[in-house]
Amino acid sequence: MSTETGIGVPLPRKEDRRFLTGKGRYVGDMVRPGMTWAKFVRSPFPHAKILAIDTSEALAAPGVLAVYTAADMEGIGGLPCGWVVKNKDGSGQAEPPHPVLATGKVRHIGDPVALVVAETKAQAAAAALLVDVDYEELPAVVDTAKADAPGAPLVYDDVPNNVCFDWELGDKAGTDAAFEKAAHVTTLELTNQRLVANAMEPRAALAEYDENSGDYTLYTTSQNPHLARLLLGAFVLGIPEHKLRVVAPDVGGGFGSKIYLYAEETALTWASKRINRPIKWVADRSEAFQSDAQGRDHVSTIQLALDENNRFIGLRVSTKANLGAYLSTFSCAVPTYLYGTLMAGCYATPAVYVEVKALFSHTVPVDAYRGAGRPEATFGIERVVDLAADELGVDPAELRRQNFIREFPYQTPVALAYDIGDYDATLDQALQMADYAGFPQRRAEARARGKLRGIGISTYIEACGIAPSAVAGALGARAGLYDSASVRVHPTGSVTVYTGVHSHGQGHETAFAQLVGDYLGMGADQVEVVHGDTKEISLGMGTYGSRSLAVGGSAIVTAMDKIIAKGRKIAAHMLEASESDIEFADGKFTVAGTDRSKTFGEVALTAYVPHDYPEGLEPGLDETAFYDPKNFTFPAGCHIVEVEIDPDTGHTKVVKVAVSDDVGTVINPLIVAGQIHGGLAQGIGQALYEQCVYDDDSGQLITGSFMNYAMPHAHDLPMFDVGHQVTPCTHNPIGAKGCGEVGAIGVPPAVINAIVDALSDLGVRHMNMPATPEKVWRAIHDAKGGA
Ligand code: MCN
Repeated sequence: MSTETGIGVPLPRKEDRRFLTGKGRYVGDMVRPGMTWAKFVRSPFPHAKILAIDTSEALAAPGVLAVYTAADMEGIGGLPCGWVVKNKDGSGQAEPPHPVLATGKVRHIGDPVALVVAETKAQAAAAALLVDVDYEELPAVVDTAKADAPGAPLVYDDVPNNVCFDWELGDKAGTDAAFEKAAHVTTLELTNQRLVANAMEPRAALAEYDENSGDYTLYTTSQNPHLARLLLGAFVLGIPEHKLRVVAPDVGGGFGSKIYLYAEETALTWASKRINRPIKWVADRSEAFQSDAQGRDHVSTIQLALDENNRFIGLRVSTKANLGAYLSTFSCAVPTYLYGTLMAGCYATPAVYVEVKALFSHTVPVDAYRGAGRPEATFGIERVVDLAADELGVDPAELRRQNFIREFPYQTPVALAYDIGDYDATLDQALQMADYAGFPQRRAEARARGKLRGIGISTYIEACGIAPSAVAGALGARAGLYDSASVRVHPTGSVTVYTGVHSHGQGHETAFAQLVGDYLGMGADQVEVVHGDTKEISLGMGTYGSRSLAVGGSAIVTAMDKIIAKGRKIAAHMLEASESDIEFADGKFTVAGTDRSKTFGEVALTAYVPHDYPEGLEPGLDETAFYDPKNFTFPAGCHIVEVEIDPDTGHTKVVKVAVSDDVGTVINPLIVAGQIHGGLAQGIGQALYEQCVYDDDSGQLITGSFMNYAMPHAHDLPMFDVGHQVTPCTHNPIGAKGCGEVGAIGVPPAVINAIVDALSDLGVRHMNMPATPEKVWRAIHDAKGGA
């Protein structure tokens, strides 16, 4: 093992050099010979009939090459949904078509209606304004709580009450029985507001067609290039996979919003053959607000039943989830298998029942956004537990501790089986880091200054790396959830690794190089990591659900095991020893109990110069592996937030964030800390600032830009205090769990718990996110009798 760059070393990210010096290779930077530009004409209405589209003026505009509408795309399949679920009665969910360009009707603000292709970006934009769409406006519904109300405008005429599915999980009768014998029941109604992912780089695509070979190439800002190829080729455009190359080069963040197959890249790929020239599209920020899949948007009632000793005996959850106007690729998985299954939290509640009604509305489609279902679940559980502690007059830390799961593996009542964890360890560490014991003094000191201080705890659990494929398939996934890796050892012993996961800010090029270097006994600088190109990598399932290390990394380890096994054969031959006597450690193949050894490099060279070589063994040292995990991994931890509220303005200042996370074995602590910091910033953003708002009457998108969608800034946040505990994952070869989402999942309820704690003397019992100054001020004002 290389101690300077191996597992556990906080190595600075090698990719940062190009990112920080403006040398990244983004789709937006690419220029192809003969390249043209695309602009989409989008619906200004949330719901309208398309009576006619007149493209003649646009077609006559300078530089315009083509204007396409749905009529031109007849016969082209709609965008498929990658996960479908069953209703309570076992019937299938509604699965209305998702046309590439709006057909007959528009169903949300920003729904693409026409595609204009011109010589320059400016010409395309100018011509798009000349496309004359005759709309007949129709009433719209945007509010989750109202989408299934009798008489609500329908998104699809054949989907009654806008109900896409009505799903359940858990034991209803057993949970009802638990509630009947409960000594105390806490009930909470809450929302998980809609969010916009807002990756730094807006989506972009560049498609080209080669008429000589019949090959298509799509450069796109995807977290998941192989899935894009599969869906685009096999399900929408009918292009065989070997004729379609999808490249996701450097991508400036995604946070979930770039997992999916979108209309824009589909339309561009299709049109590139029609005009026989490359076409490029780069979304501007307001376009992203109208066309990137959005996140969250749940309305829930959560009930916790406790016995006379404050033990949790039942949890009942009823949720309405807004799916928006169309089914985005993984939309149906988010409020079901990534939400309901997490509802046990880290508590040994014996009976849990979850029902979710998923509703269509005239809004931008909703899909996974950092955490995807798990922040919604965590907010529900961690709020209701805090409220119960308040109602019962017990310490919220102790109520949690009293109900923790302590025996593993633990089968929850909602399908998941946790393999390992130590929730006491993370709670203890976070309490100590936050100086929980000293809080009453700080509260008194703040009060003397006229400020309201509160402290809030969240002991979250999440599930990363959805698995195994067979189970996911049985639950509705239309794809496998394994991943692949090829480890190519070069004749001089350096290594190129091809991974099926995609890095768009997570630092895989560094962390995976550390992992490989550590296993093979070389420096991380001897290892190059390649990702994001379907032509180079055999197959991959991309990056989401914090799966890359646990699943993609495990595929790399599996391929390295094959390399080492073959290396052992070669070394045995070279050392004239029996294969079973060869040990591999620290980059050397050694005859056990002797000092006779061959280095990894010597073995690699022999594999490629096989003059004196084991009989019957293939030359070369290049192995591919597919890894299908046996289970999810279950990161967990405790996040504690301290806030100070100015009662005159309602402004909440986050004064301290102390977190203790268990993400299993850590490859690169610097990257993990960065991932946790980023997640915390987004989680605090959800708790205090961010909200995507549609006007209830007009259905218009009110928060259509950064002018009115508040993102957290660095100066809004304190320095984060990040601690770790490690219980290695029991079923993957690295022992790693995911870390990419823990911040966004764990922290929002800690912030709200802290705010409610600060205001509890005034009788405030709950506050929905975001806790804006206005909302906090009103709560204080109302509590004082509105005087
Ligand atoms: N890692 C580690 N040790 C561990 C766990 C992870 O060293 N025990 C390292 C990994 O090697 C990897 C990084 O931490 O370099 C994150 O790994 P992992 O938790 O496996 O998550 P993924 O790489 O699969 O990233 C996905 C996750 C998700 S789901 C969202 S959303 C998200 C996130 O990562 N989006 C991001 N972090 C993001 N960071 C940036 N900059 N941009 C985004 O869009």
